[in-house]
Amino acid sequence: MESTALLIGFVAMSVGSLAIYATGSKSNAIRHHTQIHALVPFIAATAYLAMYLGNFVWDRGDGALVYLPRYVDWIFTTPLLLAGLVALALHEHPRQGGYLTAIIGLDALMILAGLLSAISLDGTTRLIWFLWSCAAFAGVYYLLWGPLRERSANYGGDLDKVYRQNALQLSVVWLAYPVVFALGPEGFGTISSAASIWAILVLDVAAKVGYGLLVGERLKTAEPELERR
Ligand code: RET
Repeated sequence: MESTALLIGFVAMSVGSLAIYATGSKSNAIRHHTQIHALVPFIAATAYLAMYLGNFVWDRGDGALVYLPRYVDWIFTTPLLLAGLVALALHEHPRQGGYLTAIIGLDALMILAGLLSAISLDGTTRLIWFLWSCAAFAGVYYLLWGPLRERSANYGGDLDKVYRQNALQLSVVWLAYPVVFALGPEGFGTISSAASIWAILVLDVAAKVGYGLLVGERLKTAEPELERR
């Protein structure tokens, strides 16, 4: 059951990476977005392959398995996805305001605290790290919908529209991750390990492949605006 999902994850991410690269814009102004979005599922494919092969899959000590490659995947892919959004919000002038450092710092703390929660045997310790991870997550949302949203709106135009669409899609899909985590064996154990692996597979396909393909299409609409300058 679990191994089928992990193998499907490997194949879906590999194909997704190629599809994003093949269909994304090659225009000089936004090629870096295509490359970022193709790299994200490539990293995830590597993590799924490692999990399928059983590398760094550990018994926490009470029978629950912790899939370390998942967290390694997230620590690389989530900053890449956020970096794409920050570049968009700042309309490709990314040296403003230190937002990139702030959002990636919060995001990395969110993933690290999540990993600490997952490996903690004691229920209270697990809950504390879960809540700490959620606090960092809230900080990410704040930056996306507060200062970055404002910057993007000041620039206006097609890119601002694309920023808002991307930020909304990302915010909705990412919100499901802590929910699945909390329900699964790493959290309160309401759903089985297999169910949580399938659920995360669906989320990963949406957050990396679906998101990457849609962002690619949206960015093409803003191509003329970017090339004009
Ligand atoms: C964890 C632990 C519990 C609290 C929170 C979490 C958030 C995880 C998120 C993961 C997103 C992953 C993506 C991967 C694909 O590229 C770590 C589950 C808040 C938001 C988008």
